[in-house]
Amino acid sequence: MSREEFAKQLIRFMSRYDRFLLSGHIRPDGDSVGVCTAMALALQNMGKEACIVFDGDASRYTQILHQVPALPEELSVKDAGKFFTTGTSYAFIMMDCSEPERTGRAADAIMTAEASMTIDHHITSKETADFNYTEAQTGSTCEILYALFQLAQVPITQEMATALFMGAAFDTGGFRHSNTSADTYAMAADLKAKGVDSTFLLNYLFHTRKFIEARAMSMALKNAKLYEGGILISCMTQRDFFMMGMNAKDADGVVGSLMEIEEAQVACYLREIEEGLIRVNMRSRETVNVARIAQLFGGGGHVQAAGCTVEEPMLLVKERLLEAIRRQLAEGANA
Ligand SMILES: [Mn+2]
Repeated sequence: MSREEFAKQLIRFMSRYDRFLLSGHIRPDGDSVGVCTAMALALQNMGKEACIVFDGDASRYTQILHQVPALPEELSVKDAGKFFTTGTSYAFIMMDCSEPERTGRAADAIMTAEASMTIDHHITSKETADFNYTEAQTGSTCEILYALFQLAQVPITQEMATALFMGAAFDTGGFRHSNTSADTYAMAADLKAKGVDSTFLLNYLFHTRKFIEARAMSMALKNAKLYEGGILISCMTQRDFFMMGMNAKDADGVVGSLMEIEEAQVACYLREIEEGLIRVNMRSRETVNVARIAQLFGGGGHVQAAGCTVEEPMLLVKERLLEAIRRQLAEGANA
């Protein structure tokens, strides 16, 4: 389906219902939070009620955006209808993911909603809703939503522009990754002209970290090993995190820094988030398709950024990853 066709479906969908439940993926990231916030603001501007369901801490991103309603943590999606003031039925829009399970808490909303829609840019995307739209070649869901809003003539306010810019910047690594296109820069220019503080956003997203995170990074580097073929692997155990007085779940962002190492073609960051439960984050340059590696372990993502969670001992996960990457390198990433 073309963007033009879907833009018409989208505006009809936004007009038809009065209340909307929105969700991105579990462990909300900048794109996920940005796109849900921009959509919530657009719906509010149309006189609709909108509520975002987050599964995981979204505060790093929500705290720099215009505040929109979020479903309280103690309310389950079954009771989401109670949250609205004008009625209890709602339509559901899933963004930056397209499988209900990927939303975590909002997984059942697709069943309880009057109608559902997905807007996504993951290559592993599935068509699970009444209306589905995917652009795997586009760098962020925020960029897709921006293009759709342009086509559907949905006005973009400064608050919406900030949310969209944040998401687009986040998923392109600050407009650096190969998923950054001429259209991405044109969008960034337009959003900046609408009043976005790009200097603040880029510094905040990519060059600001808590002291404890910087220390986690130093330990991740200390634990890193560079294997033949440019495979960089760093493992952090529960004990490592305990010794630094931090929670493994708070050490996101480290993998991006591992990828700054010149010799690395692929960087894998393994965290023991619970005993025997390993969270794997991967980044790569052109030579390795990490989405395919992640899929082997039940995860997903993009060619250059992907992840999975594996219930096995750290050493075994590391060995299996190393083997899978070596096999892909031997076969060629596109084989
Ligand atoms: Mn995304």
